[in-house]
Amino acid sequence: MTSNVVASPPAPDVPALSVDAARLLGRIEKFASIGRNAAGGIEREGFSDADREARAELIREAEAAGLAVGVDAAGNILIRRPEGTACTERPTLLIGSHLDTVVNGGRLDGTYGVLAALEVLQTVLESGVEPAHEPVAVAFANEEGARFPQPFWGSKVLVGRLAELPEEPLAHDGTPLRDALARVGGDLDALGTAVWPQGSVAAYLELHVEQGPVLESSGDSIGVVTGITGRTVLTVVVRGEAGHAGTTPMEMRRDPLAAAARILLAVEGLAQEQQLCRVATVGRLDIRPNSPNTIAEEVQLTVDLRDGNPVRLELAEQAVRNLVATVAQERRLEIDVEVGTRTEPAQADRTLRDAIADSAVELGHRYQLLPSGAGHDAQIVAEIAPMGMIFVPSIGGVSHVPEEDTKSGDLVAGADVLLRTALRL
Ligand code: HGY
Ligand code: MN
Ligand code: MN
Repeated sequence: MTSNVVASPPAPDVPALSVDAARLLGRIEKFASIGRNAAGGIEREGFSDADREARAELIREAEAAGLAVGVDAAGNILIRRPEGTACTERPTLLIGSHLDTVVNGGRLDGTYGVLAALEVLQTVLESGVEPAHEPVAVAFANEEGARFPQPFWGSKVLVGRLAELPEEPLAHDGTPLRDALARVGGDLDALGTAVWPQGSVAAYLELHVEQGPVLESSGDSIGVVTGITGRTVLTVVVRGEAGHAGTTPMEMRRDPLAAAARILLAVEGLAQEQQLCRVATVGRLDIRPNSPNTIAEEVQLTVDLRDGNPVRLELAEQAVRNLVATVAQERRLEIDVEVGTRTEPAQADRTLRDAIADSAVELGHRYQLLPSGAGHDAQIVAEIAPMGMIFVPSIGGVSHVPEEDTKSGDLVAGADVLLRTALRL
């Protein structure tokens, strides 16, 4: 549904505050230089040095704004109004997103929502307005899982989903998370202290770039998210037998890379021909020893399955397992399937959706309701609190690439809608 709106005066009890556009855009530019590579892509994989640099900058900005900052055992950064101003008796409104990126990613995915959350807290603090909910901003750790393949790490800890996290999480290259987490102020042995119980958060809001083409093609500047896709990420480990590319006869080979190619194309087919799930992607391939004239010994490939229906996701995962078992038998290989994450689809809360739409109308922005094909921390937080998400258009509908971009006017509009929504709850 698209609204054709004309700005209306704020509801009587919603203060007509606006964000400081120059400050918000200036911060977005500053963060876009942290972890930027030669191609203009952002490389701030969770718990990397560049991620640590961005986290430190966020803490500096928040403290300079007079806000109180803490880092929990999972490495989530939490920003509050200072003692004496914050009202802990009031229900908490959590507002946030993530600072970490994919490899060679964009400057807005996650970062925009974190900086907008900071802007909301700073604007509320400066205005002296007393909101009905106590706003707390959060930068969730390792949402993407780009280096340490435990996506939604920080939000899963916050909602208490500790049992499904590995005891000793490792990066793709085998580096243990323990030290990298400690370097950002976290503590792998104290994750329980970072858990927020059911009912401790009155609502969660996340502002994010759409990462798709819908808003741009419709001309609407605000997306009111109806729900977030479910997602299953698997790592398939194919173990074969290394050998000389020139002297090993074809019939004697147990080549894991040829097997991985067969699996890769079959995974694409699950979504394309068979339409078992909405999309299916193999985005990463790790080959050992990865030498042109050596038959590979071991290949790891990641499988990313998405669908709004959890039953279809389960069927698609089972189809991957069946496919892997067939290939293992045919090619006399040992193939394991490890679960990286299984994330349920989540519906946005109706009251929050309406508050976002009302804020867009109040500010004179056209909006539409739409689902999210991307995953977000909001779908994890939805387990302990009602969640609402706001999208702004992505130029060209692209994301997870250096070209990811959004018009400045839309970035400011989204932040204003976030602010007004926070004030009207
Ligand atoms: O992969 C996703 O959907 C999100 O960008 N983490
Ligand atoms: Mn992303
Ligand atoms: Mn994101």
